[in-house]
Amino acid sequence: MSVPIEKAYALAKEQFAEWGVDTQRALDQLATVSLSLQCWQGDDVAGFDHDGGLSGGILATGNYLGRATTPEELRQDLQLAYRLLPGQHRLNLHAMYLETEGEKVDRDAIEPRHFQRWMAWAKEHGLGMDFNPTFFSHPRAADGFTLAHPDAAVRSFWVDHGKACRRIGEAMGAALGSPCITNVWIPDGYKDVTIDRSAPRRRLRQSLDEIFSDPIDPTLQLDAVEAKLFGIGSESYVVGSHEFYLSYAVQNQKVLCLDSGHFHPTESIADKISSVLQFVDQVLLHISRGVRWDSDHVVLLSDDVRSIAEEVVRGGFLPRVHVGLDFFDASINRIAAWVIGSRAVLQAFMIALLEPTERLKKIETAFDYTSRLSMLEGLKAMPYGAVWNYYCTTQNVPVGMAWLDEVRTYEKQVLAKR
Ligand code: RNT
Ligand code: ZN
Repeated sequence: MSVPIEKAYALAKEQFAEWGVDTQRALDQLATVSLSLQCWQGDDVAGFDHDGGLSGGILATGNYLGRATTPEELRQDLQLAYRLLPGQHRLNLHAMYLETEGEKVDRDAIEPRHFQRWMAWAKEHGLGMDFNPTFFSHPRAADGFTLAHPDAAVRSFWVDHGKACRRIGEAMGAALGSPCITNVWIPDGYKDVTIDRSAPRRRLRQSLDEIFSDPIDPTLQLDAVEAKLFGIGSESYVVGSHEFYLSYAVQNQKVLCLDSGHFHPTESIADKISSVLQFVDQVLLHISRGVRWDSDHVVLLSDDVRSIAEEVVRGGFLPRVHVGLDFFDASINRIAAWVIGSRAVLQAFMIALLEPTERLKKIETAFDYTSRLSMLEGLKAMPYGAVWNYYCTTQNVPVGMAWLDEVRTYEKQVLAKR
């Protein structure tokens, strides 16, 4: 380890000790924070099972060189991203990233074998996997409705897709020895003034009940449901709203997925965590960054992300909260996007873990708000960078901006030739 990094860390360690914080303990906990990296950042949510564009009211903008166009390219790109991140992480895969050896397999007929290569690759790299049925970018989703479609035949197609995906999740969990979270998000909704807000929700509830009716061992696979406020083309009404899925998850004990871009722009998911965890066992986060709307910009070390990490750590919720990322930016190097977003989230968790939380809680319970505010501001001047650089070094990943050099080299040698 370089002398300046070691020296800076030793000084930082002393400074944190003065606050009663054990930096090593914080870093040991940080090493257990596993991020589920969204495969779809690598190819602008294109997938491999269709030629048409992206539908479902989400949008990747930009045309940076080097988009992954095959599963091999996507794995190669992901591999570089993982190599630049401290810690052991996960892969979040969508159903449309299947591999069928040229055979046409529709979404209702997909099987674990179509994801065999992904599983083998994940195993080789020590990655857990999470999974998502793809209820968009498909002719049967062209009406903007899937599980809540008024036509029973369309609903049944998508119910079969959901069921198939849970079996695939189960296989992933078994193959990798870590439960796979299969997360249901559907785009269903209306662009404009809506007359019947109830019937589609009744249909969605029935479809979900059907999908989840096959019992699956929760040590292999867990079901999650993801709500949304609006999408492009579903500005006025989204069937799977927050109230809908919160109620569904509580009643059926499902994992609740909270996406930070899926609420009113000033509404933060941070404050929701300690509320919903009183009533559901586990939460899945989709950490994202909306700019003026649910734009899925690359996540940064913002106050918003910091408060999410603080809430998880302060509540002692690390074992019950799964941290997924959900952004897709095609205007910058896509691997850099993964690295920037992941490092930001890990830094947010590190800062939260370096907080003298017990001390602050005591002060709060004693109604000493003056000390609470003073200490929180005082902590902002602590040497987090020194601890972060030390952590990266101990985890054998590049320190400071050195990771970008590796991405640039890869861009020249690999991406520019695609
Ligand atoms: C869409 C949801 C959903 C998707 C992915 C691709 O608004 O956030 O999670 O981003 O399934
Ligand atoms: Zn999401």
